[in-house]
Amino acid sequence: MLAYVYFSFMQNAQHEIRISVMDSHTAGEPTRVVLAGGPELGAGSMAERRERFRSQFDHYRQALIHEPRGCDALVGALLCPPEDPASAAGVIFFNNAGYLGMCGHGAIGVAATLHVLGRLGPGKFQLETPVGNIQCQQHANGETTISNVASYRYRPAVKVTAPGRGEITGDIAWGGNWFFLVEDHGLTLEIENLPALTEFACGLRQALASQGITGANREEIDHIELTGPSRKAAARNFVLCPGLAYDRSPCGTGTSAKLACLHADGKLKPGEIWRQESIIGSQFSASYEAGDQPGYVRPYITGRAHITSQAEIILQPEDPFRWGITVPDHG
Ligand code: PYC
Repeated sequence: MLAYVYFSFMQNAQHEIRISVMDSHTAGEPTRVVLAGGPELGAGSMAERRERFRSQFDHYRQALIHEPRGCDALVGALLCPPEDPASAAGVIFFNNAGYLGMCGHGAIGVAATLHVLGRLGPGKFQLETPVGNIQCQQHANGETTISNVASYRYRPAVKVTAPGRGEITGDIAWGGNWFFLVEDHGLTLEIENLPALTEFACGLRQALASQGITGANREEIDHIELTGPSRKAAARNFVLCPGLAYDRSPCGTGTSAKLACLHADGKLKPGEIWRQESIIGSQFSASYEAGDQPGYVRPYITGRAHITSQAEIILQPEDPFRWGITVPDHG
């Protein structure tokens, strides 16, 4: 109770708050890296700090991501001191609906940001996330390769009854977040088809939840990935994110989940290049190494982020929307 009173008081404290951020986009998908002025999460693993962020400082997430200072597609990245001094930083990713495990496009955005700020030179470095450490390599041509957390297909050919569409079959896979990947969806993966893709994927996500279909440890499947052929790459996708925005990029964690499924089906060999195209036509280049356990892969995702702005987010005490415009549950 005392803690609640304290945090409510802090949230409404009548002073101006300034948060220093750098924004970028990776293959079209935006990332906002919090450089200073964000919540102080203290010590512990990134998973523990993410829980502290969620339970005590969620108003910061809302201020940074919701309108009028953010937008639904935006992913935030809070930089934290790492647990392991050998890591470049710890990072917690968040969006309009809550907190992510990992974020591939976001990690590439973090790498580009640290690079332009001169905090990192070219070469390899490690980032700590709530779901494990990832390795990054900044290339001379401006691209970044991330070696993501170990990824795997949890269950193949799972059937779910989708509203108005009957039985749909998809794979459940982990790529740092939980994905339901569907190939046989009958929809055209073109940007003009966005409303139909979004409606179908939203229905599918709700159907998974209501039919009790989850990832391992009963974790919610909060990303839907519809895949299909591409004229320019190995495949194209449409990814619905937890807050119902679509991923403008090919989705780093979604591409990792896809690599795990391709591996499980014997359709892609270790080291072979897989070019994944997004619904807006941007691409990631991907490959994998066999993981430490059978069925697991270590994905490599290469993409490029471009810096779009550096700013100070200002939260004035008298602003009624200082903590963002509250939107109903995205569930
Ligand atoms: O690139 O992993 C990703 C991602 C997840 C949600 C948005 N982008």
